[in-house]
Amino acid sequence: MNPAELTSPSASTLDFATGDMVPFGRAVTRRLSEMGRAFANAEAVASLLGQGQDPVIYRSFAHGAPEQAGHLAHLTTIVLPGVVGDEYYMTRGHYHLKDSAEVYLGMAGTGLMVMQARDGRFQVEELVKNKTVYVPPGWAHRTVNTGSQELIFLAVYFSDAGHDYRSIEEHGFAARVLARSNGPEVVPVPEEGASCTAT
Ligand code: PAN
Ligand code: ZN
Repeated sequence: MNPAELTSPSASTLDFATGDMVPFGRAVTRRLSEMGRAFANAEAVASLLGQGQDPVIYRSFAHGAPEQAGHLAHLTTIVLPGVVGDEYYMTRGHYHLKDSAEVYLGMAGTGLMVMQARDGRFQVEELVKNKTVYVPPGWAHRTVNTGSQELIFLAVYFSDAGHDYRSIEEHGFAARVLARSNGPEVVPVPEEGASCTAT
């Protein structure tokens, strides 16, 4: 790294109960209208938006490290509890443009991470407080709040990894997590996900 790009050390305080990061560099609020085609039930989405409801699906607080090689981005995400149709609130999900790994740490709440390789293989891991999930290079990842409280987690990834949302928007994930009366059910969707290619 060019010495001119060196930045000073910094520190933040995380509130495990709320997901707040103090100080933070960037905050994002993602509403239903910004979720693209993430939720399978387009009628349920249109119905909610048509009634003038545009609920917040998740929020995030990023530390704000430079988006340069060698740096680590880290941010908290707060996925609200709720459903759209029979699908739990979740993140949009993405591959990283530069295949590289990511580590998640559960801080509060109950959720599942759906991870998927470009050949359509998928794996689901529970994400709860104190649990880490390692996302290897090349695996898309989406986080689903299956509980009745906020799902809060920390994610750490390479700052220059980039985010490929388009592959997910076009091909979806090979599994969806549906809310059933007896709890969450992971439902494979073979026609989705499998044809994802790098962009
Ligand atoms: C996370 C996610 C965050 C929001 O920080 O970006 O939870 O999810 P989407 O970006 O899929 O909407 C991460 O995986 N960063 O790489
Ligand atoms: Zn990621």
